Amino acid sequence: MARQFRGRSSKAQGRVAHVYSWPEVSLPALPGAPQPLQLFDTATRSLKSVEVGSHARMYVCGITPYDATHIGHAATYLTFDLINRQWRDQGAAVSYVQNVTDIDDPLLERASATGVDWRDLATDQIQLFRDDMTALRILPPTSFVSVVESIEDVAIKVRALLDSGAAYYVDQDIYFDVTSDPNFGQVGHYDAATELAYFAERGGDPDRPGKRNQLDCLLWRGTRDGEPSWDSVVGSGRPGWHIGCVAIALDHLGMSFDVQGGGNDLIFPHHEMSASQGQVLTGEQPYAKAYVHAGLVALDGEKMSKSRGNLVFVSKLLESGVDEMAIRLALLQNHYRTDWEWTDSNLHEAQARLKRWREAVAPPTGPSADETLAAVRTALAGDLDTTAAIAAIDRWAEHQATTPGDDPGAPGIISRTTDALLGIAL
Ligand code: 5CA
Ligand code: ZN
Repeated sequence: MARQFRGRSSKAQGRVAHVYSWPEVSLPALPGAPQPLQLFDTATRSLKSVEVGSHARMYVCGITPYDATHIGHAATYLTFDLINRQWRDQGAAVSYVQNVTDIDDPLLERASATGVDWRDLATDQIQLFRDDMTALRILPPTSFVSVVESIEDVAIKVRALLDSGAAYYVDQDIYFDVTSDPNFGQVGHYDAATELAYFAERGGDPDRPGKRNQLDCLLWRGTRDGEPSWDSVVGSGRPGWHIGCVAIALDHLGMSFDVQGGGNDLIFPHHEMSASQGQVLTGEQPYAKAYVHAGLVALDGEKMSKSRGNLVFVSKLLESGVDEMAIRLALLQNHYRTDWEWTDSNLHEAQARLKRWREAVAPPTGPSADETLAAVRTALAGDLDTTAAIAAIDRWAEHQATTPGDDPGAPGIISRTTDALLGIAL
C-alpha cells in the first residue's frame, strides 16, 4: 500500500525539495555557418522552419519515475538533445524545460505493488535517470521541474478553468470540458474512434458516468483514502496528468514556445489536452509552434514499455561495460521519427563504427574536414537526419583509412563536429 501522505501545498510549506537537473555538458565551438533548422511538425503534418532567433524555448515531457531509463526513453531525450545542439550551434540561448511526473496513478500502483513508498521510488528513479542522461551526454534542462513541487500552480490553473466554465465537477473530481476548445483535435488529427481508443488506452476514463463528453480528462482527483493528497484552492486532492505539464510549461516558458516534444505515444491525448488546456486558459494560440514526436523503440516486436516489461535499461548496459558513446551512437543510427527495434546487431554496428571513428581522428593530420562539417550540419538541419550525418563522418573516416590526409586541423574539426552536433565524444 502506498503510505498516505497529507500535506499542504508544496510551495506554501516549502516541504518538497526542488529536483535538480544534471551537470552541464561543454560544447566546442565550430567554424563555418550553421543551417536553419527544419522539423516535422505533427500538428501541420509538414516540415516546419523552427526559427528561434537568439532565444529558443522547448518543453519536453519527462519521465514518470519508475522503471527508468530504458532505451526508448533515451532515444526520445536524445532526439530533443539534437535539437538543443542545433540551436546552440546557431548561437541561440535555449530555455529547455522538462517535467517529472512524480505523482500519478502508474507510479502509485508500482509503489503499492512492490511495497515501496512512492516518494522513495520516485527519488531513486529520478537519480538513475540523471545518471543515465549524464552518461549519454544529454544536455540538461535549464528547468527540471517536478509536478509535486508545482501543485499549487496546478491548482490555480484548475481553479481558473472552473471559474471560466471550461471545467466541472464529477463527484469530488474535476474534469476539463474538451468542447471549450474549438481547436481540440488539431494536434493529432485523429478520427473520433481513434481518439477514443487512445484516450481509453492512455490513462483516460471515457465511460465514467457524469462526464459531459467521453474525452473530457481529469484535472484534479479529490482525496481518496490511502492516496497522497494536498490542500489547495480547489480543495484537497492531487493533479491529473495533462494539467501538470501545462502548469509547468506556462509558468516556465509561457505560451507559443517553439517545440513541444515527446514520444509519439504522447500525441493523443497528452499533447492534444495540453494544447487545449493552455489555449483555453490563456485565450492565446498556439500553445506550441511545433509539436515534435519521436518514434517508439521496440524490443522483440513490441513497443518497449514499463507495463509490458520488455525493457533494456541504459544503466544495465553501462554496468555490463558497454561504452556510453556506443549506446548513443546506436540510437543515432535510427531516424528519430521511425519506430524501430533495439537489437544487439545495432549496438555491435555502433561499437565497430565508434572504433573506426576513434582510429580516424587519432593521427595528427587528415583529409580536409570542411565538407564533412557542412554535410553533417545540412543533414541535421533537415529534420535531424542522423543517418546522413553519420554517413558523412563514415566517408571522412574511410578516406583517412585508405589515403590519410595532411590537413593538420582536420581530425580536431571532426572530433568537435561529432562532439558538438551529435554529442559523441571521440
Ligand atoms: N511522464 C509522462 C510524460 S508527461 C511520460 O510519458 N512518462 S514516461 O516515463 O512514460 O515516458 C517518458 C518519455 O519517453 C515520453 O516522452 C515517452 O513518449 C517516451 N517513451 C516511452 N516509451 C518509449 C519507447 N518505447 N520508445 C521511445 N520513447 C518512449
Ligand atoms: Zn507531459
